[in-house]
This record gives sequence, C-alpha cells and structure tokens, in this order.
Amino acid sequence: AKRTYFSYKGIFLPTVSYSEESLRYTENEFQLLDDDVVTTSYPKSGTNWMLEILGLIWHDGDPSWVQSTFMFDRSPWIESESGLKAALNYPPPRFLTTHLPFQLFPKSFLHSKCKIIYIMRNPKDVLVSHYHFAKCCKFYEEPGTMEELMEKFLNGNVVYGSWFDHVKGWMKLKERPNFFLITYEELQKDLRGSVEKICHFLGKELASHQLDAVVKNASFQIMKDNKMSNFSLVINMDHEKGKFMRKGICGDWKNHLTVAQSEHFDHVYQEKMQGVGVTFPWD
Ligand code: PPS
Repeated sequence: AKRTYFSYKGIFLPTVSYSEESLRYTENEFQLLDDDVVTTSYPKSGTNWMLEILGLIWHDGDPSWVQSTFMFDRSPWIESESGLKAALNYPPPRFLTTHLPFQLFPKSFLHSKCKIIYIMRNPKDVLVSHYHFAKCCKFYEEPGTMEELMEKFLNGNVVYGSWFDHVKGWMKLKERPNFFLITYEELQKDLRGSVEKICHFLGKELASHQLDAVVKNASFQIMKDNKMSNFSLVINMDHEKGKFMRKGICGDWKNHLTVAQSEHFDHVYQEKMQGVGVTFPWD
C-alpha cells in the first residue's frame, strides 16, 4: 500500500508536495495582505468552481484569463510547497486558496483585512466526491469501500481531518466583515444571484451582460472543457481511473449511501454539529 499521508498537529496531509517545514512557515510566517482574496474550504466542496467564478468576475466575465492560466497559478494553495512558493512570488492583489483548518491558517490573518470566502457543501456529497476522487488522485489514500471511507470520514481520519471540526473552526469567523460564507448548494440553486453576492463582497460591480458571461463560463459544461481548470493537466492523477469534473450535482449521495449508512451519518452529524448555530441548506 502506498504511504499517502503524514500527520501534522493531528491532521492528515498528503506526503506528496507537503512538508512540516512549509506548513509551519504558512502558519507562522506567511503574511496575508489586505487586498488578498482567499478561497477556503474542506476538500471536495466546490473550491475550484469558486476559483473559476472569482477569475471570471475579476475579468468582467471575459474567460480568456481562466482559459489561459493554470488554476494553481491563478490562485495557489498556500499550504503546499509549490503553492507557497507561488504565493510568495505573486504580485498583489493575490488570489489564494487553502483547505487548511482554521487553526493551521496563517496567524497573520488576525492583523489583516484580507477577504476570506468559505465554501461549504453537504458533507454526504463531500464524502461521495472524495470517494471517487481518491481512486484517481495519487495524493489521496485508496478509499476502500464506501462503508470504510465513511467511518474514517466521520472520525476525521481522512486528508485535512474532520469535516465537522473544519466547519466549526471557520464558522467562528462568521460575524467578521471580511468573511463570506457560501454553499455549493446555493451556487447550484442560483448561480447568478450567488455571483452578485460575491461581487458585492469583493466590492466589484458588473453589468448585466458581464454577470451573464460569468454564469455561462462557470457552468459545469464549459469548465469541464477548460484544460486550465479541469485537472486534465495535473500529473498526480490517473486520468484513466476517473475525472475531477465528475458529476457536479447536489444529492449524488442518494445514489451511493444505503438508508442505514445515511441514518448513521445523520446521527453523527447531529451529535457533532449541536450548538453550531448555523442553518445549512441540507438540514
Ligand atoms: S478539491 O480537489 O478538493 O479542490 O475539489 P473541489 O474543487 O473542492 O470540489 C470538486 C467538486 O466540485 C465539482 N465542480 C463543479 N460542480 C458544478 N459546477 C462546476 N462548474 C464545478 N466545478 C467543479 C466537481 O465536479 C466535484 O464534485 P463531484 O461531486 O465529484 O462531481
């Protein structure tokens, strides 16, 4: 079996591209700037969709930037070794990305006005997306059966740790003016309205036809064909075994979890999310 993860402060992270040294740097030394826009999420929550949306908004709906620049260069992942390097060489204003739980996020955040967009998704769909991605991504551990992966997921023994802790950690920031919370489900339900909200948060105004262009170019169909975003150029993937742009829908968990598994999931969810004080669209 491949040795895929190492544990850093109790969180599993991929051995490829990640190191204790760069994680320590990101947490303690990395300087966030006031005009940074940081997309944060638990993996498989719609992160890259948000990156596409942001890139399109930034260029008034014109797709040429997102279709000519690799997503890792447009908005580097600050916790990976190469992403950190790219972030440090990025002329501001920067788009940055992270899957880190809040406790490992740069401490400089506390003195910065950088904008944070947290994207969240129904954890059952996150689990299903993780299951399929793990089969083709060499960063991920072999998922085993859905039952096996679900147990690990519910216990936080997966890459980037517990979904519950991730959400609870980031939700502590929800009253801050520089923090914007949105769900994958909201994007699906009303992409245009969501784009308008994101524009408002960024202080960016778009004309109606520019909004239309963002919505069109951020669609699953068009993004699936954008080789700068669809992961087809990512070397650490076995493209024969599966695709990053897999289904792109809400509720696919219904095709994968048995009734008993879903009930067990609900039970753990209710226990762990008690008192969080946020209503989620899937509740
Ligand atoms: S990662 O690897 O953690 O950064 O993955 P992430 O980008 O967070 O999530 C991947 C899922 O998002 C879906 N996706 C989209 N859905 C709808 N529209 C668009 N444009 C879009 N782009 C990506 C992608 O298909 C993954 O979900 P699943 O359920 O596996 O299809």
